[in-house]
Amino acid sequence: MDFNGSDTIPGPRTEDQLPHTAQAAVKIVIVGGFGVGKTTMVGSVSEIRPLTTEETMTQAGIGVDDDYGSDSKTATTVAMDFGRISITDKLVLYLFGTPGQERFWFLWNGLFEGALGAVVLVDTRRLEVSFDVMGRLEERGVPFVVAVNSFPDGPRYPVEDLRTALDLAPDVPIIDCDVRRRASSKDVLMTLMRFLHSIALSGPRT
Ligand SMILES: Nc1nc2c(ncn2[C@@H]2O[C@H](COP(=O)(O)OP(=O)(O)OP(=O)(O)O)[C@@H](O)[C@H]2O)c(=O)[nH]1
Ligand SMILES: [Mg+2]
Repeated sequence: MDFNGSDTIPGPRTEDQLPHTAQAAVKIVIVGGFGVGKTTMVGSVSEIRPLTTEETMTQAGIGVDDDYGSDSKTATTVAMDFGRISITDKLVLYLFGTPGQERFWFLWNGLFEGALGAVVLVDTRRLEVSFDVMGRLEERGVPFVVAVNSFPDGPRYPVEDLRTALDLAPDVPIIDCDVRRRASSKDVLMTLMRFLHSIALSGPRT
């Protein structure tokens, strides 16, 4: 399979089998507040046709979410997104995107089970919605990286200001991304894998 960083979002494949060389499969969760780009990320990076559970936003969603300010967003994830990417010919990541709306969060416990790591997607227009997400990961001991999905009207902050605002430990990676681009989404996952590797080498965190 082609993972040379091409930005082309792959279309549906007829052949969805794992590479026969695959030796390790790792579960990764993609979390973040409502509308931050989780489904877009799983869709841009997945080598199989992603499974999504999006529903058209209902009256209930509109009431909850009308400060979002995106005309293009008409659907929201109600259960999960699922995709797969081969990082090398031996290592395969299974990606699980969570729902962003609080009323679906009861599903989260199951989604976190067995996760080796997480990507927390952040929208700088609504930093506060990320606190709860990161708190839940910390409670469950799931290591995470923070990926800032840049929207055109989102304020830009220096990384260290973001670290302070989000109250992140010095070792937690923070990177910019554009989840619509496959190479950018893949970079985020590579950063997470490097982080997980460094944690594994340095022993359990306190
Ligand atoms: N400008 C811009 N728009 C984006 C970007 N990423 C996603 N979008 C748009 O923003 C909207 C939200 O994306 P989703 O992927 O549905 O977000 P989500 O986090 O899965 O949303 P929920 O499942 O409802 O929580 C969509 O309309 C995307 O097209 C981005 O990087 N830049
Ligand atoms: Mg979604």
